[in-house]
Amino acid sequence: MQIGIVGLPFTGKSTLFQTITKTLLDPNELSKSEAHQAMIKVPDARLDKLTEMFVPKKKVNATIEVVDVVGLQKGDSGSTQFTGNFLGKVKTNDALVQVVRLFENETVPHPDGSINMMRDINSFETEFILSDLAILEKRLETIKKQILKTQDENLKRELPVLEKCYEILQTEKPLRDANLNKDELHILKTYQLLSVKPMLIALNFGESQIKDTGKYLEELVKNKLGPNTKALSFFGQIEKEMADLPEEDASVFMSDYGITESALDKLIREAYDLLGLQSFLTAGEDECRAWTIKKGMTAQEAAGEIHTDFFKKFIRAEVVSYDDFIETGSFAKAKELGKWRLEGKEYIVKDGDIISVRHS
Ligand SMILES: Nc1nc2c(ncn2[C@@H]2O[C@H](COP(=O)(O)OP(=O)(O)O)[C@@H](O)[C@H]2O)c(=O)[nH]1
Ligand SMILES: [Mg+2]
Repeated sequence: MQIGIVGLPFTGKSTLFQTITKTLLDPNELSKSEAHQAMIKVPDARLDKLTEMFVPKKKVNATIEVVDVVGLQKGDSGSTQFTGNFLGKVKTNDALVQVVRLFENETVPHPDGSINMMRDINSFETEFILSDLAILEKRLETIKKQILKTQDENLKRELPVLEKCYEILQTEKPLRDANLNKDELHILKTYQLLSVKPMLIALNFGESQIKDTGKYLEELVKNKLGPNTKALSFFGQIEKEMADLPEEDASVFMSDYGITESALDKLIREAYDLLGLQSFLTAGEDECRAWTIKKGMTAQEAAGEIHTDFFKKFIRAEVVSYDDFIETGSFAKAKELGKWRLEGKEYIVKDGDIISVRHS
């Protein structure tokens, strides 16, 4: 999974990137118009606990790739402009995190001269919509010609979907909130449109605003949030400073400030939710590991995530839920108490299942 951090200049994108990836970028690096990428380990208390119990040779967290997408510039016309560099990077992202600035900082000018949450979000959305409209407009022109020439059935199926999306965009609505079905989304995939990507709006607050975050989140929910948009608050400056501290000191500082959850934890929770993801676990003396899968995946599909061979040669999955495992304390005890199950390939994996795949 890949998540792109986007937003207007000076909103705190690179600050957030450095905080959640625990990297420190050279200021010279930061000013370059190149994207920065890093893998983050998905924190998972259940995996930590299993690691304590099994003391395995290896512990492997699930990972997410994060991209600090640079390349959005303020055009002379007063509107933002997406450069080719920006579009190239965003295209492949599974979800976008849009950082919106709420902190005041006189030494860092806001490109529009003032702090205004809804204005910034809407202007960014408009850019996404315009970019998608341009792509669809071109495509609609060629696809109609192609159909006349070839009478191709696939193209005939594609055309009404593209027309429908074009109309939605013309009403200034992003495609992510248009309740498109699976087939429609599949057709759109090739065009790598922007407004269809699930979006996480990350409001970046200053130190003095910690108590005000609820008010802004409420306003956002009222104005904006569709089914594939979510919002969270974070405190860029403070959290970046804490990222350098040992974990225990950091959590003491955080609670002193009244920050109950880190940007990283919030971001991952919301991104999983937005993308319909969950984790299952594998545990043993060699390795304890967390795996990310789509909700609704079967045991066989989950086994395929571990190894393609496991999909083909799947026989059964041994399953214990994490809670049952902790309660009983071992696989043997779980078995004895009837909490250990053998499931077939159609079994729908649940979040936190500890799984061992039996294969031929
Ligand atoms: N006061 C304050 N300054 C911040 C905060 N987040 C970022 N900044 C400052 O704003 C400037 C731009 O931040 P940066 O992360 O580089 O923004 P980007 O252009 O969106 O990548 C830097 O000088 C940061 O130190 C914040 O939460 N509070
Ligand atoms: Mg930056």
